[in-house]
Amino acid sequence: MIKSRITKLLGIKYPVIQGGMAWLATAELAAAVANGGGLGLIAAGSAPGDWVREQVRKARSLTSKPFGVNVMLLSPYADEVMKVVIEEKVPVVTTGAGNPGKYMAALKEAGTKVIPVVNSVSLAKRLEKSGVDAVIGEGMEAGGHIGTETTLVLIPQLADALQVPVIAAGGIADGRGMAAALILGAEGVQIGTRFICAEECVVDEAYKAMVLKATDRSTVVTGQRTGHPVRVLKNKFSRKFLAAEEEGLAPNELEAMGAGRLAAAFHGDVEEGSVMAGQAAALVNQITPAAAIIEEMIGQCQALLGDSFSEG
Ligand code: TUI
Repeated sequence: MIKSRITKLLGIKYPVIQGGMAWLATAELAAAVANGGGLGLIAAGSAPGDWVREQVRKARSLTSKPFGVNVMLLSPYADEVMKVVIEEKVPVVTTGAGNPGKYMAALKEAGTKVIPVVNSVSLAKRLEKSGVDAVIGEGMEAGGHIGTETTLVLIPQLADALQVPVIAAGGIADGRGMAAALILGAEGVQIGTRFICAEECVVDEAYKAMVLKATDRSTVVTGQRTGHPVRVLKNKFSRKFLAAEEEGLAPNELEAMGAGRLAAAFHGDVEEGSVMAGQAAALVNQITPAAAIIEEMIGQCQALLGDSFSEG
């Protein structure tokens, strides 16, 4: 059985953490991943605190296992979402798109474990000093808002630089990727794109179909010029957006062009929406329950690694 400081820290069976995918990661998916032995997450995205509270309560009705909330720090509601997380005593918070430093003291006091997503070694070191419990190192293979380093080079650097455990994210969709991540020094993996195609993910079927159809050249990074690079599946909107970037449209106009596009894709407009997904979409070929995804991944990983990452 694969164990690490992450399974111990979070009280979970397998060191598999679900990605915090805005709109897509609801209580249904979070509970399914939790019941499957991983750490499920509700993604707050840009939703207000009340929505998050309702989702946390719903997840509690669907599972008795620990789960977390992913807080997207660019959200105008980040402050009130953190307040809800603390009031509801959510056991784990992962953060994205920013530095969670200003919330650390309050979260620690509430007993919430804090695990930020980082895409650089310097940020990870700063956050370690501020008392985070672990970090998720996310390579540019990931979907959504990304940095510039690849998972293959980021993870060993983080493992060398930090005392806290490292979770690898970006480009991992099966047991081979998980085994590779553990060998690079990670103690767990974060899986986003593959869980889009979990039965319990409530996103429109057209979004799932696009992930299933994806091949090695299906993703593209938009927003390089706005300072918010976002990996998406290629479609009419990504082509239009890239053309506008090429023409030198002002960053604020580009931001306006992108507003509401993830919601549109979530509801099924996969041509005019922003269909965020990682490069690992090419490795996703079927829709199965979240628990089956986890079992398959762990089985494959264990077959590759034997007892190397077991304990006791
Ligand atoms: O956050 C993500 N992925 C996301 S967030 C998102 S919503 C969004 N949509 C459009 C534009 C921007 C956001 C979609 N996908 N992944 C984790 C992640 N965090 N990737 C990169 C970062 C990050 C970036 C900067 C973490 C910290 C950071 O720190 C800046 C600082 O304050 O030092």
